[in-house]
Amino acid sequence: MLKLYHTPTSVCSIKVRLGMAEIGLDYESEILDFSKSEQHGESYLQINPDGVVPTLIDDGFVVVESSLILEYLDAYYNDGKLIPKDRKLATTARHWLLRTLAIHSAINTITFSTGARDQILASKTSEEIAASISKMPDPVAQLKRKELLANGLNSAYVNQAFGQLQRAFKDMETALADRKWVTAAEFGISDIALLSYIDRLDRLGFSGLLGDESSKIVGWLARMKARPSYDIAIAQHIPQAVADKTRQAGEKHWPEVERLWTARLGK
Ligand SMILES: N[C@@H](CCC(=O)N[C@@H](CS)C(=O)NCC(=O)O)C(=O)O
Repeated sequence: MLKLYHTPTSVCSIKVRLGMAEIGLDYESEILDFSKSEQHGESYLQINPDGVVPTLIDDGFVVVESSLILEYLDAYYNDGKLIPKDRKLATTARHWLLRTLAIHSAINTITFSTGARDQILASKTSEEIAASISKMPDPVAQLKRKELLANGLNSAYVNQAFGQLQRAFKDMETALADRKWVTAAEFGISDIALLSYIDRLDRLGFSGLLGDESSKIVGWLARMKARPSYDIAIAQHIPQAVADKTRQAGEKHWPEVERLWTARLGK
């Protein structure tokens, strides 16, 4: 039996659950509670030394990195059907998988400079925050988290994140100009890999970043939401009250997010 360590709302967990739902895989679910720093517990760090989700265990074989997990599941349980047969298109699909590392970093920046920041600052003392950050195994991630909590949308990370996303969105728009899915005429692994990041912006009330109603990304998001996997992997894991809270937390920041985004687009 496949075992997945994940959390209900984390973008990388959603990415893997979406792949599992598309392939039709069952799994044993191990949900980690970040508020209790379970991702930094000794036994979890033995399987995922970075102290992050998701982690997949297949009959004792440990797979980390959400995009790699997607490829692994597709290769072992789906005859590789989510990767285009055409080798050039397969390379394009894998390039999108690699790009999700930078896109993830940008979405993490936007989350922790807005709604998640407010929630952490309101619910924890500075000692508790320092203690929880000190448990993060990656010193670079520690610095980033401290900086985002200190400066919010004024952080230099935000400008960097907007730059990454603007490039990614431009390339997605081009890719989707004459087809329904990101890499090929058929739905595939790059659609799965990108959805959770775009969905997070939408859930924060930041879908204005995706463009106006003519945006191809907006149309693609609607097509992704219409697939049964969206409900199985995302909606069913996120209670409405949590979804509402996320949106309220984000919407408060939308005017400033929009201002900074527009200023950067002009450069
Ligand atoms: N590149 C990794 C990133 C994993 C990652 O950063 N996961 C986040 C949730 S999306 C996490 O577990 N964060 C733990 C923390 O903030 O302490 C992947 O795609 O699997």
